[in-house]
Amino acid sequence: MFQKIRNAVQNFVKQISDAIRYKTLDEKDISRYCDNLLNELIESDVAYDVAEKIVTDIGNRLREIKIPRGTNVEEYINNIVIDVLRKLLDNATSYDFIEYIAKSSEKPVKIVFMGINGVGKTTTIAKVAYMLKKAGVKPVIVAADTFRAGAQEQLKKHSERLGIPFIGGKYGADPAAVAFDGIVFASKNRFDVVLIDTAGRMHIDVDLMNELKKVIKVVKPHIKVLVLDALTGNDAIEQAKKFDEAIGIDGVILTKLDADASGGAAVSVVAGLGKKIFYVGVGQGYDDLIRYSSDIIIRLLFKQSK
Ligand SMILES: Nc1nc2c(ncn2[C@@H]2O[C@H](COP(=O)(O)OP(=O)(O)O)[C@@H](O)[C@H]2O)c(=O)[nH]1
Ligand SMILES: [Mg+2]
Repeated sequence: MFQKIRNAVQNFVKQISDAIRYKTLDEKDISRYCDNLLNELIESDVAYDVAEKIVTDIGNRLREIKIPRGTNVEEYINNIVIDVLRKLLDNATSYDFIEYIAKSSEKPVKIVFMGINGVGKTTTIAKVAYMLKKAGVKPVIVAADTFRAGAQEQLKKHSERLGIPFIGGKYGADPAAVAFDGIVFASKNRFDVVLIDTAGRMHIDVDLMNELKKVIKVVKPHIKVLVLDALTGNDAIEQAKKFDEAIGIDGVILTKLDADASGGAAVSVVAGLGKKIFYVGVGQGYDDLIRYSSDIIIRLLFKQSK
């Protein structure tokens, strides 16, 4: 995971440390190595403005350093880089759905999941449902994806496996009406939370946005979650901007970190989007959902050898 961006960062740390061993770092060294790092970050799918911010902040720190005698230089530089990245990654705040639901005076809490085709919406809903059930929260799963044949079946299967009630609709049915049925069911039967799956498209188009707007208008969700796939690289940021403009999103769940060899999309989404990151997906199992913290990304960037 994250090999590409990790290599970029490790190379940079090594180059700077080697340079420092022989001479005092001057402006030329700093800008040369920072330019290299900028290029490598961009090649690893980090969005340009995020890459630039990372490199500028690291450069500024390097201009101020005074390394005490006897210090492990490489470790010292590495810590500077970690520190800069952590600050940027900490821009993304988070909150836990379980805590949110526990505190909410209004039940059921309504959570709508959006995103383009294949990013992992349906799988993520199953993971969230599993996590909630384990915590003693009572969820209902609603398949308001009536667009893709098989979407209903897929979610229904998960709900049966998890022992969680499922509300669906016929292929081609009005998604807003299906979502509404789900909420009525949950209210009547005193469930805590309704998890609503929506249809994606291959691309973002007007039809998708209009359909989603209608769902949102009818449901009045407490939380609008955009599911983003780390493997889509720079496009993830574009998707987020479009959904946010059209619908307004509260935060993101970022999937497939386990399969992401570059790491750039994850860093960009977390550091550059200015949205909450609720959870990250790290596999296809129900358990493969982790609450977001900057530590997760830092660990992937620095501590793994493979
Ligand atoms: N490796 C990995 N695969 C995932 C993850 N989340 C979802 N997937 C896979 O991505 C594919 C598409 O997922 P799906 O939930 O159907 O996407 P949807 O079209 O957005 O509903 C499936 O094969 C999932 O198993 C994840 O965190 N890691
Ligand atoms: Mg789906």
